[in-house]
Amino acid sequence: MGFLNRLKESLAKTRQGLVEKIESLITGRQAIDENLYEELEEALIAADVGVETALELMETLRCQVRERKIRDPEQLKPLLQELVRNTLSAGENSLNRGGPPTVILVVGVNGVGKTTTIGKLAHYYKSRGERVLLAAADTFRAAAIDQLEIWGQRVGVDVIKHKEGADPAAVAYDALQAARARKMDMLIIDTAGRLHTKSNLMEELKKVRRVLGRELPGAPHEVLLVLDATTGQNAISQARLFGEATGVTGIVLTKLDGTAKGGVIIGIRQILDIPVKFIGIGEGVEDLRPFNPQEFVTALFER
Ligand SMILES: Nc1nc2c(ncn2[C@@H]2O[C@H](COP(=O)(O)OP(=O)(O)OP(=O)(O)O)[C@@H](O)[C@H]2O)c(=O)[nH]1
Ligand SMILES: [Mg+2]
Repeated sequence: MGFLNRLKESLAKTRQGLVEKIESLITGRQAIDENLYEELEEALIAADVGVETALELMETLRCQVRERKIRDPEQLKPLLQELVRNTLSAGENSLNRGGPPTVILVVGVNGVGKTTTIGKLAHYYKSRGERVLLAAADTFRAAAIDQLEIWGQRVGVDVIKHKEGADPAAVAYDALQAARARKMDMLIIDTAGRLHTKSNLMEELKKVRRVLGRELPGAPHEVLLVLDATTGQNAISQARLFGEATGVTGIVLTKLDGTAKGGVIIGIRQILDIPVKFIGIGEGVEDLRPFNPQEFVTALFER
């Protein structure tokens, strides 16, 4: 099955909660009135789009209805689809490149899918002919290092590691040296969602950033924050926390498969002004793709 069909399948519950709900509100209506606007707004909020974003979308919708002199409620669906597409298309979705190597730091709270995403990213770029190296800078527990190594073996890329409990910045430093010596195109660095010590996670991540930037000006070229779509609006508070502290440049939204909370992607784009760069729709190597707003909106709105 192609990725678009897989994506459609993944978004089935979100479509039910959002698009089909909107359709059911519109069907049979004679006029676009205040009641309808309010029901649409509630539907957006219930679908995890977020209050702020739902209000903004509705405001734009009202303006467009007035400007384009739309009378028929049936025309609201394509209009909403267009507004969602515009929201998701704002900003640059492609990966920032630099180096070589392009250095990608992957951050996020525990369990959101960082390590899995790194395995999938390594596979994606390797299968496009790039030389990829991984770094196990999540030194919180030995199992985290093992998990990254298993991914490395699965996709056929090397992993630079230290012992459990080692300084993540030291792992990152060594990995960058190795990546340069081996003429790698890309270095992807795994990090912990929590720490052994009482020291602050954000401070640790800042230190990793500093070390990378000192060794290779411009690095990390990308700080990818991994967010779990199933956490809905919580994902937005996590993004705020990490965004300020670690200079996040892009979002990876994982676990879109099977959740009804996929609408959160609209809120993330609207509120945070950080582009979504990849989406994850499963646990397999092929289950990650660069985020394509057009494709996403098609998969969400069209059956
Ligand atoms: N269904 C689904 N599961 C996913 C996806 N991405 C990751 N997972 C699963 O989520 C779980 C946690 O993934 P990890 O990659 O270990 O998460 P992590 O952020 O590295 O976790 P810590 O290292 O503990 O901080 C695993 O069971 C993954 O298989 C996805 O896109 N879809
Ligand atoms: Mg991990």
